[in-house]
Amino acid sequence: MMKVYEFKGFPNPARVRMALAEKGLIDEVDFIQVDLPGGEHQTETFLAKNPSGAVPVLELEDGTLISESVAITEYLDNLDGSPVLTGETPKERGVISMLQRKVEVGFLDAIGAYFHHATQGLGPKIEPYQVAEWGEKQREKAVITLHWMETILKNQDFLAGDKFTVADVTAHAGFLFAGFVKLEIPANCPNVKKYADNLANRESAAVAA
Ligand SMILES: N[C@@H](CCC(=O)N[C@@H](CS)C(=O)NCC(=O)O)C(=O)O
Repeated sequence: MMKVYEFKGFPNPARVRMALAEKGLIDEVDFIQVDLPGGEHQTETFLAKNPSGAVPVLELEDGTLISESVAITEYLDNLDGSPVLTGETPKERGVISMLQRKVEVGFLDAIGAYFHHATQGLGPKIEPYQVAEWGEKQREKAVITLHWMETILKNQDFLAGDKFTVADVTAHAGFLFAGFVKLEIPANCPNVKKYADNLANRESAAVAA
């Protein structure tokens, strides 16, 4: 069986859970919890699985290790030869990849940087290096990205068009993280609010939470 190293409830592992659920693969993996607050992700044993010291990590039956949520999602999406999250045609793949990356850098990772730098993050043992001012800037960046998303979502249900994709998986993880750090969707972004609610109501979101 495939293994997924994760810390249930955290935003990046939630991306892989959501992708697994969308693909009907949730029962095909063993989930192994890595104690992030306890620093288990910084032990030699775990660093051998992912030198970045982060979850999620997918381990295949042959021992191949795949980290980075999007890379894991691409693998899972293509396993059955019918990708539904990462695009089928070159054009779809290009557009989805672009939107995913913009939401990842501008929203999910920006909130992550705010959390790790401008709040207590995972605690002083895990966060010896913090630059609060940069963290605050990243929070501003996340809000700017929400306004950009509002312009896209005025005309369509999902970031890449009328179909749910990996860009929306990343956005959902961003909304989970936003809730955790109490970053609210601005009142003048009603389409983003509706979109976030739609994502939260998907069956796969319940598995990801
Ligand atoms: N770019 C990575 C990010 C992974 C990541 O940052 N995971 C967090 C949990 S949500 C983590 O393991 N953090 C450990 C730490 O920051 O010390 C991905 O796409 O999977």
